[in-house]
Amino acid sequence: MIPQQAESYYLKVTPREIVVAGRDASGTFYGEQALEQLQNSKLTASKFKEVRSIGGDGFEIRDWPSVSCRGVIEGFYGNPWSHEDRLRQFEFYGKHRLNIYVYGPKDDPYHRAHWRDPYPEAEAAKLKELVEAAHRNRVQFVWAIHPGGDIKWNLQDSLAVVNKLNIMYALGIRTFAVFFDDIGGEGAKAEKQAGLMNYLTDNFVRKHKDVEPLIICPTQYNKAWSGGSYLSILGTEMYPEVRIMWTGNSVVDMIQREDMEWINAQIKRKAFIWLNYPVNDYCQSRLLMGKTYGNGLDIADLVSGFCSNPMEYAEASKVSLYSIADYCWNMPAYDAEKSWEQALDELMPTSKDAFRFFCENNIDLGKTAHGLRREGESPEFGKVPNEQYFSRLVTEADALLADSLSQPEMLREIGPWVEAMRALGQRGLQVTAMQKALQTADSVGFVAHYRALQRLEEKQKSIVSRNFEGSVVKAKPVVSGTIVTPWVNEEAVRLAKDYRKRYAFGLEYFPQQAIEDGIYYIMYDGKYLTDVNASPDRDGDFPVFVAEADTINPQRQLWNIELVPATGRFKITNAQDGRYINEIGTFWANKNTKPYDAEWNTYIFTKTPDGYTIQCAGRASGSWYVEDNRIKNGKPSSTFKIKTP
Ligand code: LOG
Repeated sequence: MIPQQAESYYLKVTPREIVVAGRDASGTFYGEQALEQLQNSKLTASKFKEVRSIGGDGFEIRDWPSVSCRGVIEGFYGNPWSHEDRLRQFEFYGKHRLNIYVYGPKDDPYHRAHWRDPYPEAEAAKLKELVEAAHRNRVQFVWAIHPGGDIKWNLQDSLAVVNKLNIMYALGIRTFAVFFDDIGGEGAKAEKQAGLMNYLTDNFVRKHKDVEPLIICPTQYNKAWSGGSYLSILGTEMYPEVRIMWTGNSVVDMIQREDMEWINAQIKRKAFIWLNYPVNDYCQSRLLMGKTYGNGLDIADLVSGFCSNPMEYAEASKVSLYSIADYCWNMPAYDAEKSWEQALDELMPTSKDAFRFFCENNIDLGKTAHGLRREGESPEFGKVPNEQYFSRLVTEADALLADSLSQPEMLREIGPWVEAMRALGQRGLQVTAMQKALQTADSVGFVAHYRALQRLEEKQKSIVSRNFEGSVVKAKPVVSGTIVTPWVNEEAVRLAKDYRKRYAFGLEYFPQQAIEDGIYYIMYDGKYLTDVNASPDRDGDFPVFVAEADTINPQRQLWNIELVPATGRFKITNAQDGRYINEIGTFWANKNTKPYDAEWNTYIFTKTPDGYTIQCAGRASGSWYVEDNRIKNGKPSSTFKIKTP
């Protein structure tokens, strides 16, 4: 009757009787939860492994989890969650059948920077309370230590780790992890790490009857960063019961079956997934409120655990964590779309439409070093009239702000983004009005809307999300950063440019463009920057400064300098062959074969008393200077003269 698997339960409901039977205490807990939630009609059939109707109006459920260790790893940089955040999380996990929480916030000093030191008394007391709350909700509380930054591979430091783990044991913690991520040098050595894990297993874990096997986050925790013998050393030298965390093919990645097969073969055990989603510590301006999709539905038998690293916004993270819970409980039946809808229903029941619209506008991460993108942001934009869309950004933001009392924790976190959504809508409306004014040749109206837009931009600059005096800079909330925000910004610049070509009224209100769009000589020390090879598809060569004006092929010394509305910066192309210069003064992009790049091929011109400095917008620091008659990037910058022919 009751399934064999751990944490499973049997539930029977008929008009005459209700039976809840768990395989173990957790099973009974989940069975009771299921019953309660069924009564509130919160659960649908897809949440269960097996549902069978009996008789006319009775049914039977047999249910068990797909993944045995499923939960959350508080493992991000930035503000650690608050005590209240965590208490609320554990309740949520219990309800949604997540059973593990790994404590490892990078900026808790007693986790990482001062790992040897015990927590001050007050903080220890709070942790103890947390551990109890977790256990009440059937959540295993794992405490992680991050010693790799400065550990000495000697007995003294091994004992320091054991000592700290014993202190944490006294607070009720029974499962421990050791993290070696994001370090280099001595601490990163595989054989030393494996040695410590074995030492801790012998001298701590096995000394207690009730401590679970250790978990390690290795230094090579994703395939892109793996190499040499590191992983196989862990695989062969570390006790097989030590679980090894893994983020996938890269730091931020969704997990597929073949990825699991690869890593499991390396480490000779099933990897424990550390999913870096919806964490946003590397894209702090965005909230990740979209669907949780992309993980294979066939990996349950290849993982020893599956944990999500969330955002420092605990409540907002629940949109994704809800789906992580669905995914881990009933993996084959997981439906990202349906799960997302249900999450929204549960998390913001009183303003579901507004919240849904808000989430739809906070999906993608933009371009980041880790490369993950999320599809489907602002799906209605462009399908309904823009004006209508912008109005809706404003009204739904207002609706959410007005409902702040019903979900205060959520609203406190997403508040800055809600404000930013409102401001985006208002800016969009001004831009729409500018379009109309230009169409009807209403220069006075145009300038009025343009000035209103400028005031809104100023106001938006003051919207800041949670600040943090640690490893993460403060965030400027961006809403629909991939779809609507760029549209509004680009359209505003484009319209202003268009207006300035046609009208003189009100020009004093427009920002001075550092340089007017046009065709120019770029001169240094009386010499002309010259495209000596002029050949459209070539790359790797570079223009040089030539003393003489070219009278036969003047185009080679002429450069198109043009403001790019999308970036507010200038692109520079050669008038003869249309090639772009990159940040180190070399030709790279061109019209036909290598596309222009908004970062590497645009420049900031800054006016100085005797000319301009030119700085590449790409990641390189410094700006253009001249050496050996060519352009290089660095310091100090050279001053160029920009002259009309
Ligand atoms: C960190 C993690 C951080 C995440 C995303 C791991 C194992 N470590 O690149 O603390 O939240 O990426 O920025 C990490 O993922 N390092």
